[in-house]
Amino acid sequence: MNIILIYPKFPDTFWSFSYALRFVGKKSAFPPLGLITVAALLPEQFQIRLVDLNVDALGDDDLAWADVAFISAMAVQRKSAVHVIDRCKARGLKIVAGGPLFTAQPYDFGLVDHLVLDEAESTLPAFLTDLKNGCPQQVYRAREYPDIRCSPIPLWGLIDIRRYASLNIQYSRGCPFNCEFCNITTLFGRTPRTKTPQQVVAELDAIYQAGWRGNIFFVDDNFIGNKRSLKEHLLPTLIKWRKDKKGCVFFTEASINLADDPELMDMMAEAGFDSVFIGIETPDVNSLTECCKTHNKNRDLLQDVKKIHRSGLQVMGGFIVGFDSDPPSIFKRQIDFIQQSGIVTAMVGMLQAPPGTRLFERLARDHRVSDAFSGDNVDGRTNIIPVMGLDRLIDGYRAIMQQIYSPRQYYQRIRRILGELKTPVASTPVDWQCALAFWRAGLRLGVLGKERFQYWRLLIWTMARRPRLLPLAVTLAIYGYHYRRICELHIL
Ligand code: B12
Repeated sequence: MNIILIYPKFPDTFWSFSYALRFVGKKSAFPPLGLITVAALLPEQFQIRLVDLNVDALGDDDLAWADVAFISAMAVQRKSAVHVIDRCKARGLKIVAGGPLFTAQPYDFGLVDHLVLDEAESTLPAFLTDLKNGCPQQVYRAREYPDIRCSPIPLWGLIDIRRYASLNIQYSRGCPFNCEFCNITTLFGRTPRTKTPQQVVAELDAIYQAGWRGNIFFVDDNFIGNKRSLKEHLLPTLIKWRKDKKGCVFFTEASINLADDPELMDMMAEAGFDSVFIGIETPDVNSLTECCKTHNKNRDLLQDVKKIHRSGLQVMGGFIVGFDSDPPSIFKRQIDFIQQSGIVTAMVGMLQAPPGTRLFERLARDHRVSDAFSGDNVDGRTNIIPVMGLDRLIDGYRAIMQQIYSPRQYYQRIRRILGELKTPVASTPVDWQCALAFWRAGLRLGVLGKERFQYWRLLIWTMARRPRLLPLAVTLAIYGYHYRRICELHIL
C-alpha cells in the first residue's frame, strides 16, 4: 500500500516565523513531528512518502502514486487542510486524518473516510488491524492515555531537515496544572507521561547522526511537569550526551515555578537549554484566579522572570487580555510588565475559547461564544464576547501590540535581556547561513528598515558590553522584524 503523509500549509502567523526564515534561507520553522511519528508506527511493508506543504508542493504525481492520504493538522492549518482533502477526494484517494484539528472538531470533516483521533500510539494499531481485516471504522478514539515509553523514534529520513529552522523532540505529554483556557489536561492528562532518557538519547542521536547541529525544540506541554524525574534521570543524561557534541541548543515550554528551583535551572542550562516559553498570562491576580492559573499567583512574576534570565535561560512569554476580571488598567499594566521583564518574544493574545476547553463550555453556556476558533491566538481576533466589550478589548489589544513591537520599545527589551542574561552554555556553530543572515539583517534592518537607528545602536551596545551575545542580538532583531510584519498584517 502506498501512503502519502500530508502536512497542510501554515498561514503567516506570529509562530510561523515566515518573515524571519527568509534571513536564514529556511522554508519552515518546525517539521511535522506528529506525522513522522505516525509514519514510524506504520507497518514496514507500506511505502511512505511525506509532503509538507510548508516546504514543498503537492504534485498530481504524488496523488497518483498514493492509495491512501494521511493528513495531520492544527486548527490554524484548517484552510489548507480543507483544500488538501478536496484534492485527495477529487483523485479518489481514501483519507485518514488525525492530529489536533481533527481531534478537536471531528464532525466538521465529512469527506474524511477515517478519523484516527487522539494519540496515534493508542488508536492507529486498531485502525491498522481493521484495515487488514477489511473492516475499517469511521472513527477511532482512545480509551486511555498511551504509555509513551512505547512511542517509536520518528522517521526523520522522510524529511529534508535542512529546510527547517529547528527540529523537535518530545519528552513528555500532559501538564499537572489545569488552566481554564487550555485543554492539555483533557487531551493528555494531568500526570505527565515521560519517555525514558534512553529513548530521548536515541531520538537525539538520530537527529545528530543526520547531521543536525541547529536548535532543537522539546515540544512538551510543560517540560518541568515532573521535576524529580527530570533532575534524577533526564537532565543528567542530557548533560552527559552534550559532552562530545557540537551545537544542538535546546528550548522548551515550562511553567513559572521553574524560577523556584535554582538547581533545576542550572541543570537545564548545563544540559544546553537556552530559552523557555512560559505562560505568564497576566499580572492581574483576579484574572489569574478566574482562569485557574493558581501557580502564577502569590509570587513576584517580574522577579521570577529575572531569576530565570540570570540562570542563562531566555524567557519567551505568553500573555492574555480579555478576562472577565480584567480592569480598565490592564492594557497599560501588561505593557509595563513586558517592558520591565525584558521578555522580547511576548506572545500577546486576546482571550479565545478553543473547543474542548472548560472556558469554551462556560462561555457557550452563557451564549458568549461568538465565532469559530481561528487557531491563531495572535491574529487580533477572538471568538468570545468579552465582558469589557469587544471594541474596548480590540483597542487595548492594538495599543499593546503597537507599543511593545515599536522599534524603540522592542530594542529596549533586547538590551534589557542581554544585560541580564547569563551567557548560555550551548551555542549553535556559526556557519555560512549565519553569516548570510547577518548581512541580510544589515541591509534589511540596518539600511532599509525604519528601525535602522535602533539596530546599529544595539549592535554597538552589544559589542561593547556583551560581545558573546552578538548572534543572539541579531537573531532577536530579526524576530522583531517578523513580529512587526505580523502585527501590520493582522492587528494594526
Ligand atoms: C509544539 C507546539 C507548538 C509549536 C510548534 C507547532 C508545530 N508546527 O509543530 C508552536 C510554539 C509553534 C505552537 C504554536 C501554536 N500552538 Co501549539 N502546540 C504544540 C504542542 C505543545 C506540541 C505539538 C507536538 O509537536 N506534539 C508532538 C507530536 C508527536 O504530537 P502530535 O503532532 O499531536 O501528533 C500525535 C497525535 O496528534 C497523532 N497524530 C497527529 N497527526 C496525525 C495524523 C494522522 C493521520 C493520525 C492517524 C494521527 C495523527 O499522532 C501523533 C502521535 O501521538 C501542542 C500540545 C500537544 N501536546 O500536542 C500544542 C498545540 C498543538 N498547539 C495549539 C495551539 C492552539 C497553538 C497556538 C494557537 C498558540 C497556543 N496558544 O499555544 C499556536 C498556533 C500556531 C500558529 N499560529 O502558527 C493547540 C492546537 C489546538 C488545535 N485544535 O489545533 C495544541 C494542541 C495545544 C492546546 N492547548 O490545545 N505550538
